[in-house]
Amino acid sequence: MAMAAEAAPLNYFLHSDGPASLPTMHLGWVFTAVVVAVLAIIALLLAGALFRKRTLAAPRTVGRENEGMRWIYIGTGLSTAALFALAVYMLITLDKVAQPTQTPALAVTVTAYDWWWKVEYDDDDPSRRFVTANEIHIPVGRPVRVRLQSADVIHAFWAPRLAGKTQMIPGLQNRQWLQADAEGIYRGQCVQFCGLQHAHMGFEIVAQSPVAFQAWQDAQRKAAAPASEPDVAAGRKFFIEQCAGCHSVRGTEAGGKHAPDLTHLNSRRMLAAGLLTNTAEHRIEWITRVQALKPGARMPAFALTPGETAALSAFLSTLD
Ligand code: HEC
Ligand SMILES: [Cu+2]
Repeated sequence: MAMAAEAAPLNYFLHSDGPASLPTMHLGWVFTAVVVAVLAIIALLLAGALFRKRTLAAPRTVGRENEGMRWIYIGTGLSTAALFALAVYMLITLDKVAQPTQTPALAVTVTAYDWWWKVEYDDDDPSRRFVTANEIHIPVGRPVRVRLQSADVIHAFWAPRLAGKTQMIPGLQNRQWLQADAEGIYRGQCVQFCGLQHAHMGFEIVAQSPVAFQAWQDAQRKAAAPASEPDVAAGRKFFIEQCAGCHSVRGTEAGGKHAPDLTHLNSRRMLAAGLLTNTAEHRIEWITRVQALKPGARMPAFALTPGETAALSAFLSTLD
């Protein structure tokens, strides 16, 4: 796995990991260099003007004013040319990142909710479509088309090392593409303030070899395994009664559409849009202390008896 998920995973100014973000990174460098150069030139001219010795009451000669005007023409001309060159460079960059050079390997539809991400893998064959949440797997080295929409307020999708950001606006579908040059985990984040838990609305993009990506897709398409042990069956019953209004687990009666699909919950590295690592302890902690961990989250906290905790844990642990 690449180190993208480690130190400063959102640092896009010094790192790019794909062709959709490389041209904009270079654009940022060039703009910064020009801005610093302009600042330095102005500072030098200002210092020159401040420290220049004045000759007091020099007799005015005809023609001196015109010499001053000449410098104004030169300055305006140079800055106009520089700004024009930057504008052209920016348009070329925009054109470069607008479309991938290869045909996209697949299309993914991401829907933003307060404060998590629904991820749908499209397919011409409806039986091969599947839904997951907060973790987007892609094949390495291939462009992936991302369709972006919102279920509530305006959000913005941004995986800074892979592509620029795009807004997700209710009633509208925006599009972008991204591509990862190396296998690894790439952090993403909502970057349009969307309410209380905006900061805890992260996601991960996992770039995999074609074989691993295919295996992941095949596993995601499967329904949950039937309950084999009594504990699992009890947990499943509790889940259908208490959680199914919001959550889906394919292969059970739980068909809620407005919360993360939990069919393959344990295939995900993180819980609740990047808030906690996905461990058995954290899953129970999340369910019992939601409102303390992520105040305002659209899920109520549950007071579980020890028996319910054991049953629910057993059921959740089967969701691989
Ligand atoms: C009122 C709707 C609702 C109910 C009822 C509900 N949840 Fe949730 N659940 C949500 C929402 C919304 C989220 C996403 C919260 C966020 O990340 O901001 C969530 C997140 C989760 C997650 C994290 C999923 C992930 O991929 O990160 C788990 C696990 C979970 N719920 C389990 C349960 C269990 C178990 C129950 C029943 C005891 C339950 N939920 C009941 C709405 C609900
Ligand atoms: Cu947000």
